[in-house]
This record gives sequence, structure tokens and C-alpha cells, in this order.
Amino acid sequence: MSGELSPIDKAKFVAAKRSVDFVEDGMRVGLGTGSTAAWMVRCLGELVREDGLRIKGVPTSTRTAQLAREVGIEVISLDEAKWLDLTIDGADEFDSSLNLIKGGGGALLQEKIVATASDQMIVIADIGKQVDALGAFPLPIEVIPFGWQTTQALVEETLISMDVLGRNSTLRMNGQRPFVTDEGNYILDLHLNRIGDARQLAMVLNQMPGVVENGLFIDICDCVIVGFGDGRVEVR
Ligand code: ABF
Repeated sequence: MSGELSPIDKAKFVAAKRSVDFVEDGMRVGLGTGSTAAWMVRCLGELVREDGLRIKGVPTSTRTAQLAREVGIEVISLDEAKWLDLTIDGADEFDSSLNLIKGGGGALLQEKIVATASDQMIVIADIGKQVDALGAFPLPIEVIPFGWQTTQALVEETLISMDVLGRNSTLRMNGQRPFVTDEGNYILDLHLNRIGDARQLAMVLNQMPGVVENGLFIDICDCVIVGFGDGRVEVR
């Protein structure tokens, strides 16, 4: 499956491959979004097809749902599953406390709902995602399209009083049009450079009218499986 991969793709693949060792027969598994999570879905599909692994997958995006079905994984909704044994997903950044920035793929809302409805969350990531402090990657927040510019102004105004370095934000675009999430919302990317108090920022953002969810995952991730370009894997 992995063939000749670039170092970063090899890092993603080996992390994804190691993560499926934690999936047991009969589990209800949250399936993440992004290129690393896609490797995990493919690896799970191989176990389903060739080893008879019996799992039910709850996808975190329409594109993950499509891939899961293609590789033979039984897909059910979160409400059908009610609760999950394990969620495996990627991330854009992770720090030493296993706090994350997620949402670079625009699926942060479903990802956070699924991850928090799981007994355990495992993040799979190449070593390039490791940071000392969150924030170099623009923090995605999902906002309602109605009045989004007012929401944007309010968010930027609030950031002035927060412990962050940068304060400007941009509407995520898809070509000439705004990017639209699976829920029909927009994404604002907050260019913060460095976040001092991620927990406080996450709470403040979600109290703001028009903000649906933010890409800070605080105290949600239980374990990070880190892949390296030389094929090494570390479980942290
Ligand atoms: C997803 O994984 C997103 O939250 C995050 O942006 C993405 C990381 O993408 P990739 O695995 O392609 O680096 O869960």
C-alpha cells in the first residue's frame, strides 16, 4: 500500500499504520479527516477486507465517509453509534500537553463532536506537527455565514485583550467563493502566531455570537502517535 513515499508521506503512513493496532474487533471507531487520517482509513479497510476485522466507522466528514465506504468499512452515524470506543484523527499542531490545533481541513466541528463522544482519542501526526506553543498554524474557527464580517470584527476586537501575538484573521476561500463546511458554515483562520493561554482562548471564542466552534482541542487527545520520515514511530 505504501510503495515509494516521500519522507513526510512515509511519516504520516507509519503513524497511521501503528494507530490501527489500537483498534479491536467489534469497536465503534471515529474516523478522522485529512491525509494522515486517510492512510489510517485505508489501513483499517485492509484489515476489514483481509483479516475480517469487524468495526463500525463514524466519519468526521463527507470525504472520510466516502473513503471509508470505498475501502469496505461499515459506516454509521454518530447517533446510531451513540458512543465510540476510539477516535483516530490527524492534527495541524500538537504541544507537549497533547493539546491540538485542528481544522486545517475544515472539518473541526464534526471532528470535535466525534472526538469528545469517544472513550479515547488518538492523534496521528508527522513530527512536523509538534510545537512548543500552539499558534503558528492559523487557528480555524467555524462561524455562521449570517453576519460573518461582524463576527470577524468582534473576534479581532476580543483578540486585542487576549494573550496572543497576532490579531488578524482571514475568511477561508475555495477559489473565488468562501469555503463552506459540511454544516454549511464559513471558516475564519486566526493568524495568532503564538497562543499563550489556549484553554482561556478556546472558552472566550466559543462564547462569542456567530462562532460555532474553534480548532483548539484542549484535554481531548489521550495519545499522539508520531511518525518520522525514516519510518520510526513514537507513541506519546
Ligand atoms: C484533520 O487532520 C484536520 O483537523 C487537520 O487539519 C488535518 C491534518 O491534515 P493532514 O493529516 O493532512 O496533515 O483532522
